[in-house]
Amino acid sequence: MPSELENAMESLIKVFHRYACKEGNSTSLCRRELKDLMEHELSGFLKSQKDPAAVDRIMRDLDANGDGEVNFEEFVSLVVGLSIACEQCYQLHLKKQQQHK
Ligand SMILES: [Ca+2]
Ligand SMILES: [Ca+2]
Repeated sequence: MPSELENAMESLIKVFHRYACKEGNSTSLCRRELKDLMEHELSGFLKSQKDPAAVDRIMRDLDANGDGEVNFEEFVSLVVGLSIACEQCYQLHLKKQQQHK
């Protein structure tokens, strides 16, 4: 049976491909696919990003090789960035819990 972490990695790959195969190149996300993915899979994290230009900005930031699409490697850097931000919140949360004891 795969471990929790292995499952998480598999989910990451599956989610990416579920959106990437919708149109155009099936191994990368175009702007619309990225927007769809963020709206459905990252809605909790990106709720504050109501700004319609946010997708463009994120797309530009992620597109390291400048081909106008987000491949898996570029997508992973978004997930890593968000995970780091979440982990920092988690640390603060833990600290607060300890202070309340
Ligand atoms: Ca695609
Ligand atoms: Ca790219």
